[in-house]
Amino acid sequence: MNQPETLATLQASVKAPAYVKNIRLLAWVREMAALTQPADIHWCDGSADEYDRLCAGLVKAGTFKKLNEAKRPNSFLACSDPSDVARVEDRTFICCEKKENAGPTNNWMAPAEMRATLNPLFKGAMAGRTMYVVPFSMGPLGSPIAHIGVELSDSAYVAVNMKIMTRMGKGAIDVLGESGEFVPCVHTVGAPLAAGQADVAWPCNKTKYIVHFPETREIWSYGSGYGGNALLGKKCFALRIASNMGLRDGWLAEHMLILGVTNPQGKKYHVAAAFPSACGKTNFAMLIPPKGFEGWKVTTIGDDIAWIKPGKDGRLYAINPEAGYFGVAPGTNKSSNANCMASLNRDVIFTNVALTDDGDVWWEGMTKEAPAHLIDWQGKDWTPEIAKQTGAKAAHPNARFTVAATNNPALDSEWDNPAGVAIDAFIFGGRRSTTVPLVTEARDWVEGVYMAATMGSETTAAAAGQQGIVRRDPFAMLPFAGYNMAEYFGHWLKLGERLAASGAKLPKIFTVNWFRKDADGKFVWPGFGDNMRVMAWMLERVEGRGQGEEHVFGITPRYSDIHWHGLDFSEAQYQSVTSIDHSAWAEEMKLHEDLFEQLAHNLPPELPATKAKIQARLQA
Ligand code: SAT
Ligand code: MN
Repeated sequence: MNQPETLATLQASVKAPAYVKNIRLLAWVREMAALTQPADIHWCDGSADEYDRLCAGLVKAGTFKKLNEAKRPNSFLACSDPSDVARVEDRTFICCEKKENAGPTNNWMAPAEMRATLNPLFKGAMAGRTMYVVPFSMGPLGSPIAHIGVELSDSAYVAVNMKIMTRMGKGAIDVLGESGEFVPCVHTVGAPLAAGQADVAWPCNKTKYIVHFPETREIWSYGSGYGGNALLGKKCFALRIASNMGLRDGWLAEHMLILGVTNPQGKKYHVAAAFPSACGKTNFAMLIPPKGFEGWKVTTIGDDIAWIKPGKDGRLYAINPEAGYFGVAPGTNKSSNANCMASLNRDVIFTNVALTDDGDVWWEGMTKEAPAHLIDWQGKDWTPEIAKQTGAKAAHPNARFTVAATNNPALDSEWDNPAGVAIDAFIFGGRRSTTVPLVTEARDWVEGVYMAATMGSETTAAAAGQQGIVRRDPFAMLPFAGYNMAEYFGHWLKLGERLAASGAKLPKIFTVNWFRKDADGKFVWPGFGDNMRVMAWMLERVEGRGQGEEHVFGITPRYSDIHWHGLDFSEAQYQSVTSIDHSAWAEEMKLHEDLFEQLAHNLPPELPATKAKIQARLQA
């Protein structure tokens, strides 16, 4: 009676292997299993053998199609339910005790109310399915910057994607030890199976909840099997929960790629760049320097998320908490991103791309000419003729590949360094067909924070909802900041102040816009590899060299300040991507004003002060 439970009984009650000794973890798995009622529990060890077995099971279940082994070894295609294709921002919640701590840009519900909503939904939700226990490390195993999470999911698709996207399995359990801390993440597709009920290829539920409890550091996800809704290490943990951890402990969790760039003299710089989803982060992180930049080298540290902590020397050190890329397939090709295409040669999970007649994959933009026949992402026949008539896309615009970082031929040698890399420059970019110039350097940290805070971008297919609408997307973090956005701005300002006070040289801050269009609606700037020309100018500026012209909100290079060798780009074209139209900017400033009104509670006074200065210059 009331005997203290032995470790062995606790392990046995949840089918845990003997190496799992963390009591809190075991007890939590038992509690969640009691709630969700899975038919079985599988502890993922992260081995290659386990990955192969899970993939074989997904093929058998009809979720995966194995691709032609000769063309694309060890690769699979999954096609989702047509209703489950992207992040659902309107179903994403930050549940802290006080509404103002979530801020006006997040959906909020009181924790108790949300728990009362979720409990009945999760009750029995995994019936007839296996609960996969997926332990993972965000960041190199054992790194002082890394953190451990454990995802419970009734989706084998999630388990195999987590294997690629994180350091998943026994290694994470070993780091956790008997008493280590982890972020509990529970995920169900919300499609319990009655006895004898046949499954579908992509189970999900019309009702969706992507929920974060920042105070208790928990994640609960219901109803979706797709991307950031379901791979909970990514946006949910590495951005929304981690941004809260960073606020408390003085570091940054950002929606940024990290790249290394080495000049012909052998000097290496590190750049972190924030862009909204589906605006080319993966392409920029894998950039191949163009003609005229022989001897330069760009290497990838990360393509989506950066965890950045101040070092003892006052510099900012960044790691990529992920171990793989969950990138947008459409538009990726040998000229837009040859490194990415090479990464995708083998060992890939594709989701929602089209299937070719010879068992390979295709997506819009992969080749100039489309194959004569395909099976589209919804399993229907597709031909260029059908596409012309109906507008049907072969691949969904938010179709994705999941691939290990180690597949990338341009992987940086420091990508797995637990200490991270020291950042020299931050870049913030939006997708704007008008108004915002190709590149602007902020004159100081506050001006840089202002530009990042007020950034706008046209919406993309990465999130459910209307596309091409300009919305403010501060720091490209609108869907990912796990607390009040005004306080987030304050966190950046305070960090800058603190580093400057320590005598450190702060990274320079730049904003870019690769997406200005001409009167015919065509992009003017070639983008991709030629973005190197802009980056080279930035690095000159980091070195205290390089020239530019000061204007109302920063410094932009003149035509003669950019290295053009190897590209035919006229001064008139350059003008059309760098010109600053004062009346358009007067309108733009009204949108900044709207944002500041929305974020008035706790808005740092430096931001309206910077705005007033810009407006005075516009009127001068
Ligand atoms: O689906 S994800 O959130 O992982 C991708 C993205 O929107 O960046
Ligand atoms: Mn992203």
